[in-house]
Amino acid sequence: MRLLPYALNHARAVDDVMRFMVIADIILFLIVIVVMLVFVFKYNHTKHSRATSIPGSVPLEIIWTVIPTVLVLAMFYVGWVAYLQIRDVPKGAMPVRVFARQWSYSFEYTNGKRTDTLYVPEGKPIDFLITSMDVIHSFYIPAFREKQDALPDRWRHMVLYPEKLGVYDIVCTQYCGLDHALMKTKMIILPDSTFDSWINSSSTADPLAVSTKAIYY
Ligand SMILES: [Cu+2]
Repeated sequence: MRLLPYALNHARAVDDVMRFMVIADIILFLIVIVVMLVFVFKYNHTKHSRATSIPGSVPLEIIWTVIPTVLVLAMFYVGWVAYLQIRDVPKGAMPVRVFARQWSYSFEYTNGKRTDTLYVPEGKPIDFLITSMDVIHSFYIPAFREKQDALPDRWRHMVLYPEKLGVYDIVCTQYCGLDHALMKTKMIILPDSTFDSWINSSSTADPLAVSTKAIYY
């Protein structure tokens, strides 16, 4: 069961957490409904016209405290493990600065080169350092299931593993004013060699336009 097309391993981890939550919720929902129906029929007023006073039950109270606690901790653990994967910056990650503003993004690479479209090499972890030039935005790449708020005067990290060549949408998911809906751009995952020659050239032209092969379009 795949929720949406995904482009990297973090997306798989996020989807696994989602799947775990949904399956656990369905099981809990069915248990609650079945028990409720059994009680409705078993304790119908025609059979039990007088209510019974039950002063309390320590074993029952322990059971219904321990089981939900274990379930909630299990959900937290599964989510936490996936979250750490997204948060930990691996050695050798390529830093890219992300500037969000009303209503566009721009990206700055280590050598100072700036673009409006994000270009990254295939197979190398990317360490995004994200900030905002004005109000709060939220940098989101749906195919990667990853999102990070862009806050004025602060830098936030987000790690991505671009595994698959391709063109992916980047959007803003924090309502940030009139043209919020138009605040979007593309992330293009290039073969390593194409990226290297583009980043080391003085040209800011689309690297795909100068590439010998039409890879995506
Ligand atoms: Cu925005």
